[in-house]
Amino acid sequence: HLCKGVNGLEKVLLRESRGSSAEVYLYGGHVTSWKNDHGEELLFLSSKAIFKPPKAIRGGIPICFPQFGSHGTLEQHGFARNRFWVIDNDPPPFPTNTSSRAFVDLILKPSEEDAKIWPHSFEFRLRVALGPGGDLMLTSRIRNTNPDGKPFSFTFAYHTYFSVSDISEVRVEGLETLDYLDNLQNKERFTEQGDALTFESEVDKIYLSTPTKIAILDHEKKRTFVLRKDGLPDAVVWNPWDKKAKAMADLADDEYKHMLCVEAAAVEKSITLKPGEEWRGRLELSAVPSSYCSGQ
Ligand code: TA6
Repeated sequence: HLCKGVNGLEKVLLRESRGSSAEVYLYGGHVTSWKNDHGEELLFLSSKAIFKPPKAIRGGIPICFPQFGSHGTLEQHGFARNRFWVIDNDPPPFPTNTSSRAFVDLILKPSEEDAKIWPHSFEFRLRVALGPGGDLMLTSRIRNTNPDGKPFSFTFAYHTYFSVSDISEVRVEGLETLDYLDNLQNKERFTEQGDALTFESEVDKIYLSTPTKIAILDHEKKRTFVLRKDGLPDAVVWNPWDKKAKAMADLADDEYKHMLCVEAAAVEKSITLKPGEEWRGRLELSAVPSSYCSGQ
């Protein structure tokens, strides 16, 4: 149901029968909380997040559209996360019937102002749902509604911040041996080495043509996040580490230790839609107990 969140910004609370829950702010269509049925918060939200437009909320799952990154005319990561979405009470039917009962449909359409910076018409429908086992499912459907027959291209990411006990005891599996663009080295292309990713310094890499499934193992919590994606070939891995964290007003200095961004994305190749065409990008997150011990 709809209620007032931080600074009076409206948010929707989702609760699933076994007790898992999620929160989505209409501002940004931004998921800021996903809790398991023990009430444990699974997403990272900065203690200094600024809930004040036009600043994007630091943490949770920012939606990067119509651009991932900071090239070109648009601001960093586009503008979908900086706009007010509205609840869509009558969405077109979802082919894949989400078995969950706990879901909300939001919609974003561009304003006149938006059309000045990105001259296209679109309908962006976002469904946020809690699955029966407490999984969090996000489905984005983006349709080109240009009246002038013009196609448009975009890049996209679910910029997900996972809550982790200690970044230096986290491993990521599923990205080994893949090529990536290193944002810290002029987006040059490299190949990842052969075993799970571990973290001991700033990382900002765009992995290309990644598998559907990526696992994030938290040693201390004995918990594995499983990220499943569809329509999103790339995966961005980011942690600002200490220096960059200090320079961010909306992140406490030591909070980088308790977050890791693994972002289902379409970055290397932009997505092009002709008028009337619709793209769908799905993300499914689950958190399962894991017997991972470091060095495994
Ligand atoms: O997640 C990758 C990235 O592009 C990083 O380069 C960093 O800028 C991060 O996004 C956060 O961007 P934001 O605009 O949310 O501060």
